[in-house]
Amino acid sequence: MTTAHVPTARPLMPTHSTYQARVADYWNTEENPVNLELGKIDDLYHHHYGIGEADRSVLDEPDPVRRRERLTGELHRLEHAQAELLASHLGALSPGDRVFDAGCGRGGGSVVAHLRHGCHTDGATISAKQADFANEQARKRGIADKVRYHHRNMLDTGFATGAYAASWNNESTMYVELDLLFAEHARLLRRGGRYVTITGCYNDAYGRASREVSLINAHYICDIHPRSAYFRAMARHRLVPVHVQDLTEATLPYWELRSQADHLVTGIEETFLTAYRNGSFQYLLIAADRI
Ligand code: SAH
Ligand code: GPP
Ligand code: MG
Repeated sequence: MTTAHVPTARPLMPTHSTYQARVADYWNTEENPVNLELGKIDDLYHHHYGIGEADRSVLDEPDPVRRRERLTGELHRLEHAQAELLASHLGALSPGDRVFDAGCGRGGGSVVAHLRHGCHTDGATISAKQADFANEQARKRGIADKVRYHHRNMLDTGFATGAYAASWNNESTMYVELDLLFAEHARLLRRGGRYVTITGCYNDAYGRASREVSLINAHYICDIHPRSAYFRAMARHRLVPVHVQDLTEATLPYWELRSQADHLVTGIEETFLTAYRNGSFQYLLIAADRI
C-alpha cells in the first residue's frame, strides 16, 4: 500500500483520563540525567533499561571525569543493545513497510528500527513534549519523512486499520489496560504482522505484587501487570506468541552498574535489584504473530 498519509488528522486525546493526564505530566517534566546524558552521546534517546554483560572495568577508572564518561557510555551501550534486541524480533521488514511504536518516549526505538529495517515508523506518546522532541531529532537526522511521532493515546491512535507490518511496546504496557492495548495493536497490524513487547511484569509464581513492585509502580505512576495477564490478553486479541524470553538475568548487570553511577542514579536502583533477586519481578520479551 502507499504509505504517505496513513496517520489521519484528528482531535487530540478525546479519551484522555485523569490518570493519563498525570502520566503525561510526568513525561512532560521528566529530565533525568540518566536519560538525557546517555541520549546525548549519539542522539538516541531511550527510556528503557539495558541488557547484556557490563564492562565493569569502567568502575576502576582512576580519573573521576573519565570514570563518569565511561560509566555513562557503558549504560548507554547496554540500553542500545536492548533496543536492538527488540528490533531484531520485528520480523522481515522492507523499506515500504510501516511499523508502530506504542509509547515511544523520546523516540530512540523508532530510529533504531528505521536504521535497521528502512521502514516507515509512527510513534505515539501521551506527552506532547516528547513527541515534539522526537520529531525534532528525526528532522536533524534527516529521516523525518519516514520517522514520525504523534501526541496520541496508544489505545486510540486513529491510525489506519491493517496498515502496519509490525508494532511494539518497549516498557510502556504498564500504563494501560492490556485488553484495550492489544485490541488496538490487533486492529493496526495486518494479518501475519508481528507484535513485540519488552516489559517488566510481576511473577505469578511468587504470588501477588511484592513490596518492591509496588514501589516501582509508585515511582513511575504505573501499574505493573502479572506475567499471566499478557498471555491471556494476547490470546483474546489474535496475538499468538512465537518467542518468549526471560531477560531478568540479562538486565541485572545494567542495574548493578547503574547503582554505582553516582552522577546518574535516581534512587530506584536498589528496588529493581531486590525485586529481580527475590523473584517477584521479571524482565520479559514476548514476540507474537497477529493471526
Ligand atoms: N518505548 C520508549 C519509552 C518508554 S517510557 C523507549 O523504549 O524509550 C513509557 C512511555 O509510554 C512514555 O513515552 C509515555 O508517554 C508513554 N505512554 C504512557 N501511557 C501512554 C498512552 N496511553 N498512550 C501513549 N503513550 C503512553
Ligand atoms: C522507563 O524508563 C521506565 C518505565 C517506562 C516504567 C517502568 C518500567 C518497568 C519495566 C517497570 P526511563 O528510562 O525513563 O526510567 P529512568 O529515568 O529510571 O531511567
Ligand atoms: Mg532511563
